[in-house]
Amino acid sequence: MVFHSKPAMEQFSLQFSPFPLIDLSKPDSQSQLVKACEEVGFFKVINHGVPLEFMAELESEAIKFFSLPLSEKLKAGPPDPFGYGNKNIGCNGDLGWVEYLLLTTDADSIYHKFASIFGEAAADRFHCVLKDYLTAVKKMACRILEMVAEGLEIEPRDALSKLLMDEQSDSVFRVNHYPARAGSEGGNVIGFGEHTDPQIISVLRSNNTSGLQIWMKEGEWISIPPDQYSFFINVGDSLQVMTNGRFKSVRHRVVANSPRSRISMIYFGGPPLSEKIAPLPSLMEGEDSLYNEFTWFEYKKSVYNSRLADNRLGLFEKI
Ligand code: GA4
Repeated sequence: MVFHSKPAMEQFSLQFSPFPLIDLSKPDSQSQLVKACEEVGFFKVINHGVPLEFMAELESEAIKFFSLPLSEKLKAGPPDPFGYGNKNIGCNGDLGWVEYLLLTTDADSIYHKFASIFGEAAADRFHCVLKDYLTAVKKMACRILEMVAEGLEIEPRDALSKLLMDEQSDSVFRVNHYPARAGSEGGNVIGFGEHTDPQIISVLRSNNTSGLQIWMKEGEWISIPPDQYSFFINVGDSLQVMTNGRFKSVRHRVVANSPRSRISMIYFGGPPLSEKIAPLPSLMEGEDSLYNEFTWFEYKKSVYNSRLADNRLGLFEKI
């Protein structure tokens, strides 16, 4: 797959984007990040430093996998919680027009499962491409969290990023495939129902097919134009709590109404299971916490007992 440089027209139209676009190479990007996390909880980043070939290579590995016969793909399932899933999301009855791979971010452990199903050569290639991609994306996510910490005057500046860097970090990686829908099938079919992400930060990259929508304060769904060269970042529930509600965990969904298939890959940066999720003391300034204290383990348990669209943080809000 060859990436060409961005057409000038596309660059131009982004200046009028209804959601923040942040150029990480610009000196004002730190304050822009804080503003985006406060006002929307969602933004797009360019000049992110992740090599384009890592993105393209992982996309072609994903296409290879999803092109296998269903009987082969099912060998990598069910997602318990990791593995191949088809239409069923989570274990409480949520359905979507989607098939996916849910993986740990420990590429080595994925290697063994893949090697036993698809052979060593295929597993070697997937492992190598996944490792490169995840290393680069995690580095970018940490850079963003450090810039945000600096912008909020949180000390030390790695107070957030160290949770992703921790060996015990409970991060997840998801590759979604939304099969193409022929024009005659019509309507707005839900690919992945509305929800917020439970972790700290999510980093999404998709191919050039639309579908992602975010819920704006004004009470409407905004369609996010796809951009295969960029990343879309969203604030997760845990970061909302750690900033005592100052940052917003954004509600989003995917509609599957395109005659072209959509591939997306999302890194969900999460803390270690034992980590207490509570507002950072330096952000409290005499304020009370809006949330009862909980560990990531406790929150995760409650997440897995919920339906996709539930307001999961509601259970932990102080009345
Ligand atoms: C949403 C964000 C991530 O994709 C995910 C999802 C998880 C899953 O697919 O197993 C959940 C969903 C997500 C939140 C509610 C529960 C759990 C499906 C579901 C119905 C991997 C995650 O961490 O939470």
